[in-house]
Formats: sequence, C-alpha cells, structure tokens
Amino acid sequence: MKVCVIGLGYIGLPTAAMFANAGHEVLGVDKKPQIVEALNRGEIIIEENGLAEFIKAVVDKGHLRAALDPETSDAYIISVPTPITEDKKADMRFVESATRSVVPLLKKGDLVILESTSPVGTVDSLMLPILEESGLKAGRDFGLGHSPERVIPGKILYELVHNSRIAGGIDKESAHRIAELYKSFVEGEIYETDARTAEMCKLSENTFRDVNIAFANELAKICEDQGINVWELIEICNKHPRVNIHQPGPGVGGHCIAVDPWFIVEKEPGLAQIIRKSRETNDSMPGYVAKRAEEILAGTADPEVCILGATYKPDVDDMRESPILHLVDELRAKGIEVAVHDPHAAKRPGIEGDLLKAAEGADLVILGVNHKQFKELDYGALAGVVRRKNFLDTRNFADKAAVEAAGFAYYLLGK
Ligand code: SAJ
Repeated sequence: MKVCVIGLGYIGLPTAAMFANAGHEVLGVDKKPQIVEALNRGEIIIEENGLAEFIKAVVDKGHLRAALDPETSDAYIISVPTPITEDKKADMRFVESATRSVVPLLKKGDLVILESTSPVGTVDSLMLPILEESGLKAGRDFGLGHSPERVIPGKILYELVHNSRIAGGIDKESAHRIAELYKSFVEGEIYETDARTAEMCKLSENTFRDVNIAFANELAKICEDQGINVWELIEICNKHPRVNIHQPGPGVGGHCIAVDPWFIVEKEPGLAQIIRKSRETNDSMPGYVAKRAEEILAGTADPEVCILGATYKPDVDDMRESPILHLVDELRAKGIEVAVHDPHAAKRPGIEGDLLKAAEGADLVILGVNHKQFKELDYGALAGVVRRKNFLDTRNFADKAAVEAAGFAYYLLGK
C-alpha cells in the first residue's frame, strides 16, 4: 500500500520506518524542513536506540522518503503532537490541520488513522466532519479510526513490533482494516474495538500509572509523618500476589503520563475526581522535596544545593515536563542557589556535565533521577568539594552505606 505518515516525531518516524520495512511505499510528512531533508539523506535528528541504522536501511532501499506535504496515498496515519495548554486543555490544532491536509487527497477506499493520544471524541467529532468535507462519507467511502501507540522511549523499535495494540474504528469494517494494516509489522495481539473505546483505553493506561504513582507519593508523605520507611513498606506490600504499588519520587514527568489524565478531566470535570487529585498530588512533589531541602538547610547562610539528574526519567536525555525543573524553580523561589548535574543532558543550557564542578560548595546534594551513572558515585570525591555533607535521596537509589562512609548525613524521601 501507499502509506502517508503525517508527523515524524518519536512515534511517527519509527512507525513510518516499520511500514516501509514491511514492504509498503511510505511517505513521511513533517512541517519542519530540517526533519524532511535529514530523512531524505537517510538521517534522523532525534535519539532512540537503533533508530538511526533502521531508518538508513529503509531509506537506502527506497521504501521511505519525506516531504513537507502529504501526497495521494491509500492510508493516512496522523501522528502529530497533542500538547496541553496552560489551563490543562488539549491543544488539538495539529490534529486538525493534519486532518485538513488529507481532505483534498481523499478518495474512495482510503483509510485514515489517528495515532496521537487524544481526548475521547476526537475521531468522531473533530476528524470525521472535516474529512467528510471531501464529499465522501466515512464508513461507506473511507475507513476511519484510532490506533494509539503504547511504546516506551528507549525501547520503541522493540515495543512497536511486540506490544499488543488497539484498533478502534468508527465502524467494524474500519477497525478490521486498521488491524490488518498494522499486522504488516505488529507481532503482538491487535484488539478491534470502536474509536471512542480506543481513545479512552490509551488515556486510561497512562492515568492508571499516574494514579498509582500518586498513591505511592501520598504514602511517602504519610510514612514520613508516621516514622515509617515507605520504600520498605511498598516492597513488603508488593509481596501480596495482587498488589503492585508504584514508586514515589520527586514528581511525574514526560509528555504522556503527566499530560494524558488532563484529557479525561477536561471532558468530565465532575466525575474525574481521583484522576484530578492524583495529578495534583504528583505535581505537589517538587514543592514537597523543596520543603524537605529547606528543613535540612535550616540555619545555613546563603544555602547552595546540587541536584543530580535533570531528565524526566532515568537513562534518557529527555527533559520534557521533568519534575526536576520544577524542583529547581521551587528551591530558587526559597532563595536557595541551585546547580544541576546530568551526564545525559550535559549539552543543555544550565546543566553542568562535570559532577564535581556542580557540587562545589554545595550544602546539600539531592539525588533527583536514578540514572545508572549515579549507582557508583565517588562519594569521597564529592565530600571533598561540598561545603556541608548533606545528601537527600528522592529515589531510594544511592548506596546509603557508601554515602554515610564518606561523612554525609543521609536523608531519604518517604522516611
Ligand atoms: N515514575 C514514578 N514512579 C514510578 C514510575 C514512574 O515516579 O513508579 C515517574 C518517572 O520518574 C517519570 C514518569 O513517572 O517521571 C513517567 O515515566 P514512565 O517511564 O512511567 O512513562 P513514559 O511517560 O516514559 O511512557 C508512558 C508509558 N505508559 C505506561 O507505562 C502506561 C508508555 O507505554 C506510553 O507509550 C507512553 O507513556 C505514551 O506515549 O503515552
């Protein structure tokens, strides 16, 4: 088939390459000329394990090329950002304009698939009326539906193939055709359903994780007050065969889990009570950590803090929506000077690549992200450059004995 993938980001690009590798003739479309030009040279401008080699191979074979605008195809896959506005509403402008760009090209027998994570009703209330401006009727003349991705950054190529997938159509025929198309590379199970269920599935999966993490964060606060170690508590609770409490931390980041629950709240503000409260609980964590830092630093003149880690999760370079950025703001608002060290994000402004430079003169070191590199820190060297030996671990990740052996006072979030 001729497949047109609109939006060549972290999801659209590998998805386009998967279809190309499966033998389809694929056109990738993006508004950014640098992405289009790079792809046509067989290159990419994002970081993802194995993606550069994979893209080069399919482009060299001539199965994948890129353009600024869509061209006549048999299937259109929309994989554009659905960001959130300041007042926590989904910004659907990119989905809308991508849908509009398909209208003049649409012909009988085509298939249009939304991949972007979107509020319930996007397919039937936003996309369908736009596409029918072509004079064609959805369902009768063309297929339409939603098939959200479920991949985790860092393992995208593996998970695109092996994860199970949802194919939600505006009718049974659309769902079935979507499933058949994705079967060209997906080895996991593909579940056929309606478009609204598919939209809600994706939102519910990420909301499940957000609510569970919020529960862990609330437990952390309760345990601190009750003289209990939350990490030990969770470990023991999770020995129960039907309990799986997630991990507390300095907050929830990324462009998915910290965003998607708001798409449910936006539609159902009266009903989505636990969901909203969970978002608020997770968003309260940077402030909570900052308050603990302030307590540890009480009485210190001109206090300085060094934070280890800036990214939204371990072992990636992605700083989008990172709770650490909020922690930095919270600390600075309290008049505390902050330096941030991150080996993965060393090239970003404000991030120090050299650990000892960042820690020089610090009165408190906060471990914010559980990067592999932070498992074997040289605490002796760290002790040599700081002003006061205080260490706050927000991830229960540092080697407490080694931290204390170097003379630091060890503090743990949730204890
Ligand atoms: N976090 C905790 N405690 C935990 C687990 C995570 O505080 O127990 C924090 C992390 O530190 C991080 C944030 O949550 O800041 C989110 O990280 P993540 O690794 O859980 O998730 P993402 O955002 O990288 O990817 C998620 C995945 N969804 C689920 O696991 C349900 C992925 O499968 C989705 O494809 C992706 O969102 C998406 O695109 O929606």
